[in-house]
Amino acid sequence: MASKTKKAAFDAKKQLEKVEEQFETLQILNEEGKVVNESAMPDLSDEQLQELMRRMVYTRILDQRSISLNRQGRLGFYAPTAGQEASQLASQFALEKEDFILPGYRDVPQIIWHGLPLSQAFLWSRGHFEGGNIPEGVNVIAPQIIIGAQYIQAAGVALGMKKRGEKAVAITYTGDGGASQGDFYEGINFAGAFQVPAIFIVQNNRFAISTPVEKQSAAKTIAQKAVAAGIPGVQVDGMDPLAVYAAVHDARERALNGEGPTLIETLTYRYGPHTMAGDDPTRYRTSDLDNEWEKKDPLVRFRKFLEDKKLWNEDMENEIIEKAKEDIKVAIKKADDTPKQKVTDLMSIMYEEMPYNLKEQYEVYKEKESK
Ligand SMILES: Cc1ncc(C[n+]2csc(CCOP(=O)(O)OP(=O)(O)O)c2C)c(N)n1
Ligand SMILES: [Mg+2]
Repeated sequence: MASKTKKAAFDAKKQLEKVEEQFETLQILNEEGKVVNESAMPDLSDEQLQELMRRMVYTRILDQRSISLNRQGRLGFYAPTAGQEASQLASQFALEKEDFILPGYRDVPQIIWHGLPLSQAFLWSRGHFEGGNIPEGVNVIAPQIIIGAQYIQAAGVALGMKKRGEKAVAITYTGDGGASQGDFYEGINFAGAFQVPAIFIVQNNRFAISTPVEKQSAAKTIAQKAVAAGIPGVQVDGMDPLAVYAAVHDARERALNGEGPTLIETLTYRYGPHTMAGDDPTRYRTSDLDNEWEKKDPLVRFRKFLEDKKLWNEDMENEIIEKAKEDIKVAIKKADDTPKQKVTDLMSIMYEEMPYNLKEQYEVYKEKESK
């Protein structure tokens, strides 16, 4: 018979609290652009700091132009990126060319800065197979639409790197929603079990389409999910490029030293809609929340930081804005000039050896297309 005064077998509340208190947010640059954590400051030259700012400004313009190109019907699928520049670009900036990126659908900027030509990113958006025809030496795959699937692939790519003794890491990205998928857990668990050189990023932009992160999980942080996989995890201010860079840089060093994978949660926000397919953020987000996050803007704080150091000015900003606009013009023209894809293209690139029933269809389409 159960006694009324039975002592709990373990202190459940304390257990959880002990885990949670280890996951404080890493911040180096606060909202005013002041360094608040000197000891964690990454070792970046003035030129590197300026380059990171250039990339963030360029990518903000690319986002604005992509949204209008989409509205004009000149792009297909597009998931807006404004707000997430620090999380996306500072993490890619901590990589080397030999590292391999496995992106999700919102992570097009990282693969562009890793070497994918802009015209191909536009073709990918249009569903053209040339968009996924990654040039030799550019270590990325096309963005994954299946949420979380890239986490498994990253674990596998990293295992391959380890077995071949390569000095490189595999890095992958998902969102706060993605961190509820089975693939997420399987990926980090496998990577931990095999101690592979992988970096798992969760860009927590607080919403999975319209589902708020508070409803996504009982876990107080996503970073703490690393504990169950036996790997280190860290939560960083994802609006702070220096904190994101430092976390990824350190994770990469550990991975190359044979110390296995890391899970990094970046606290960020997307200013725009989920995608351009028609969701209306005003139906699931308040303007108060939008305003709160816009005050944390990564470009604003990094600009202040650089201006204080006399490393940035209006002319530099305008120069990179003009370059972005020009590059986009050239790239969209290149995408427009790419021959339209044909049904026979899709069939022939899919198979090395085409099955006989498709060969018949292939002939039918070839005939049609020749007219
Ligand atoms: C396996 C799978 N389930 C559902 C979807 C549909 N879907 C597309 S995006 C999305 C929300 C993802 O949110 P999050 O992981 O937070 O990433 P974010 O879009 O915020 O960057 C869902 C449910 C999908 N693409 N794949
Ligand atoms: Mg999200």
